[in-house]
Amino acid sequence: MLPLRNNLPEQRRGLLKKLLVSATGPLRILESHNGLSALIANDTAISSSSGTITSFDGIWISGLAETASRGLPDIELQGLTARLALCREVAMVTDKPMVVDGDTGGTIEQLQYHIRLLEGMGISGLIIEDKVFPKNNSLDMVKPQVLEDPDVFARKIAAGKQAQLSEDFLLIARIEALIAGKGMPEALMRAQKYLLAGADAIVIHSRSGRPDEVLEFARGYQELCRANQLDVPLVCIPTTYGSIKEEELFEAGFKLIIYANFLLRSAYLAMKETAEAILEHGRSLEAEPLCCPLPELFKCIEPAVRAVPKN
Ligand code: SPV
Ligand code: MG
Repeated sequence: MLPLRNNLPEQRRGLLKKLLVSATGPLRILESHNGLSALIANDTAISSSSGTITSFDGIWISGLAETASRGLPDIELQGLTARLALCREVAMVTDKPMVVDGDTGGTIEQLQYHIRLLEGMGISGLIIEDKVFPKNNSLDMVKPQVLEDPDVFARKIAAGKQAQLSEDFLLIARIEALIAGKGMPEALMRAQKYLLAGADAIVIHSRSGRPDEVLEFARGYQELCRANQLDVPLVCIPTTYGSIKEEELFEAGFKLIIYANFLLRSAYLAMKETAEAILEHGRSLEAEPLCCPLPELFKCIEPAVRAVPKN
């Protein structure tokens, strides 16, 4: 039997918004770059000695992971068309909320079309970043990071919000001021504009090796929300400052944590080591410990259709 998702787009789309309201701890979503990695993000769970089950709350459709898995750079080469194909692939075999990387979002008209398409597929949210098309990956220390005019980007958010049909789709604004080295006042000024434009959540991105700057931003952001009488979730992508624990981020105000590229990078490393082991030994035996046993793989891709939960 095929591994099939367990819910209809209408049922899946609003899951993240509901979780953001009800969660009493940090929500975590994990990058996927194809159906198989999505099954891992959707289904991996561990249980503690006390019996508590821990799993991911959703799936991050990462632009970097999607393009890298095609052997391409993360520079908005293909637009959202290829990403939509990946969303379909992932949606087919999973049932947790999906959040999609929209890069710069393209033009206002492109963004509006994409929002409609994503809503229809049951995607929970789209993140767009305030850089000029075509953007470079934020963690690339060599390529330039060119910021969009904040008012132009705020208009894009407002237009995106106007396009959506459902109440439960989230358009999330990602601030790249710290990535571009423009400092905290610039980042907070942008947060204020994007909040007023109607963003459903704010991502503050950082490539610092320490969490200090996102924690400082979170303090300013809480004041901003208080001053504007808003309660809009804050999101982070702790790739370069991975030493900080989720609970600490939650206490600082981060409701959603994106683990952005870990499955792609771990797969790359294992694949490379496997290829090298075969070359080195002139046979496959030494590569076996680096590989998943076939029965485990079959089990992953051929489960029975999941039982449909009764609401
Ligand atoms: C991605 O996963 O594609 C992201 C996060 O946008 S980052 O690579 O850190 O920019
Ligand atoms: Mg990206």
